[in-house]
Amino acid sequence: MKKTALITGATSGIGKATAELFAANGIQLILCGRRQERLNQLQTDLSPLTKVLTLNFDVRDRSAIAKTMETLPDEFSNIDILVNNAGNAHGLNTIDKGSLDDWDAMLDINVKGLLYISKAIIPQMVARKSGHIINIGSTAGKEVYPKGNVYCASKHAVDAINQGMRIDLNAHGIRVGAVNPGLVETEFSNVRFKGDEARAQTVYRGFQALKAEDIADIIHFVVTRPYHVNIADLVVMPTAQASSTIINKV
Ligand code: NDP
Ligand code: 8X3
Repeated sequence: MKKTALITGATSGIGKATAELFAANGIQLILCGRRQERLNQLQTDLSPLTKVLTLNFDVRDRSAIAKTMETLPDEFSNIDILVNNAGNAHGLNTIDKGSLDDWDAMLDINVKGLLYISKAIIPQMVARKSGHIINIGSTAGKEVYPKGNVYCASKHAVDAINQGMRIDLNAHGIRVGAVNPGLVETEFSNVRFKGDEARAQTVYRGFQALKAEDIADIIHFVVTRPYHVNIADLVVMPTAQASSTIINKV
């Protein structure tokens, strides 16, 4: 039987590349995001390959999430794979200069949003004693870098939640693991720098950054292992990157 995956943040970057690769491999898709035009485009592009349902909500909106998940069409109601991917950095400032709005956004989206979605889907996985949750963390969840403070805190929280989920869902036979990328060239830095394209591009200049497709490939590898194999925690960087601050730029 075909598997069904729900991917948050499917309108761009890692989530979109994962949706495309899953579709090419016949996985049914529930694709989430806020930009309706992009959801429509994904529906058009991927429907010839697999069944696609698009859902528009903000992961901060817990009541919208709960309502949407309670009213899924029958053919999408059994979710086998949850990819908790929606998230971003907002701002890059020393802690004394950080914006409260940026801090709220990162903690509300990257941490609480991931929890709200998980809370809506875990009960059906527990009932079926089967399921796979992939949490997209970051190298920023493994180490802290200058001016990364609250984004790093949000990804350290994802790291802790990933471990907590794995421990608490162990008795139910559910697979839980994190994929933690280093620098991936997506819309991530455009969002971090609030649309300043030129500044965003400098982040990936002088070395070969990871592509969204590289991470999608890894996520697909993770979900296609035999059921007794759980990739619990995976860190992946560009070859040119050794840590958050050590990057071999030419
Ligand atoms: P993108 O900016 O390209 O994609 C982010 C996705 O998240 C978009 O689809 C966006 O959709 C969605 N999203 C953001 N905020 C919300 C929200 N409030 N509600 C619903 N959806 C939301 O970035 P990436 O693909 O790079 O990022 C994906 C994940 O990977 C994030 O968790 C990020 O932290 C992580 N990551 C990224 C790295 C990188 O270097 N790029 C490295 C390590 C981890 P929409 O705007 O339509 O809602
Ligand atoms: C994204 C990687 O180093 O830009 O999580 O924070 S980094």
